Amino acid sequence: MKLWRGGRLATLAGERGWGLVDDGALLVDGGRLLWVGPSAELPAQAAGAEVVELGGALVTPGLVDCHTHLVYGGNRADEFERRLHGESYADIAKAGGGIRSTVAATRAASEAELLAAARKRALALVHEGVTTLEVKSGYGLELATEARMLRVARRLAELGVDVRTTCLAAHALPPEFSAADDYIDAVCAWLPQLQAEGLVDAVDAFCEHIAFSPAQVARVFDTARRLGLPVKLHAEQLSDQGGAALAASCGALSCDHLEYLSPAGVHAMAQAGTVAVLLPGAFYALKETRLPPVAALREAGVPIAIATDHNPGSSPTLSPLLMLNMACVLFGLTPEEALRGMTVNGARALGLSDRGQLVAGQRADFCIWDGGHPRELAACFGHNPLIERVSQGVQGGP
Ligand code: DI6
Ligand code: FE
Repeated sequence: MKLWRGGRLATLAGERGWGLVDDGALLVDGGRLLWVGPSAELPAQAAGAEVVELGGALVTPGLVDCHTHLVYGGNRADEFERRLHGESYADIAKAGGGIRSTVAATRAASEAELLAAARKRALALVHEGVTTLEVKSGYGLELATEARMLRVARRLAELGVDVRTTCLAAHALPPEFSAADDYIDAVCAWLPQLQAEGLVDAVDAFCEHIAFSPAQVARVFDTARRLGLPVKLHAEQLSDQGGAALAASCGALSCDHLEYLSPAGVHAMAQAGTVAVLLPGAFYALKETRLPPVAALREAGVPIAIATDHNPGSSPTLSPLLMLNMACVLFGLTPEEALRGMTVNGARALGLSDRGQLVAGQRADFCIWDGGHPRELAACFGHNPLIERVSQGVQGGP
């Protein structure tokens, strides 16, 4: 048993508020929080626990980055320059660049090469406090490379971060297919094979005019449902395709991006309890001007999550803390909404209810920060105040 005491806890307990506990303590046993509260009210069972003094430091739940494309070959800094000269993300994609250029580099990379590159990226996230990390496939677009990406993603758990893998084979049309419907047939045939290898926690797709139609996405989701796999969707990023309403009608865990989400989409997500994952890094990097409908999401009671969307094209960031700041400055979230978005609501977007708040019974995943108030995490940018990350009760992670 281990006891952390004398810290300022931002527990995020309940539906709103920081849940601040000044001079708070966390009692941990077996990787779980056994008790959380004021140091002065410690239960008798804390006697004999190994003690860590927090010295007044700030403690929050561990960060959950619920949307990343962390495993890939190459980089796309050339496209950054092209966009600076006026080409759009969609134009570059249509001209054979974009996702397809990363597909070529990923197919050419060995498993060891992919792992070495992904490890460095994951370490950057971990060093800013990430304790749960979602990683998508989607740069293979052929069975062997999709499987290789997902295997590499799973191996990132060696870094002491809990990894969830999502199959995003329906990300773009690979060059060897000319008809999107034929490719969707192939994706539906791969899903049971990838699942049988134990590589898939959820299924995602890109619903967009440069990717797949709602009808094609519906076929992928139908296969996922038959396999008992939860679904999520890249929806309404560049245009309103009605993808969010479709995903919500399938009980999706989350719809992600959502700049072009319609009122009908908001309503459908609220009805289904689907999480809205907002991705300020992609909004910023693509110089998007259309904002996600934050006020409508709030009013409808749709939970909002924030993630890095780390990928080599539209969001090459490795800073979850910067995303907290951007969620506030660009999208108008409050610092509390932003932190909830990268903790409890990020977990919810992955179907996980055992983390994201500092309350008894949850996983002992937390971050110790050099700071006095949790709003400081969102107010600063380009600065990392992390002192220590605890994953399942282990300092630095297991
Ligand atoms: N939307 C995104 O922002 C990422 N995927 C997607 O469907 C970007 C992927 C890329 O540009 O490589
Ligand atoms: Fe994405």
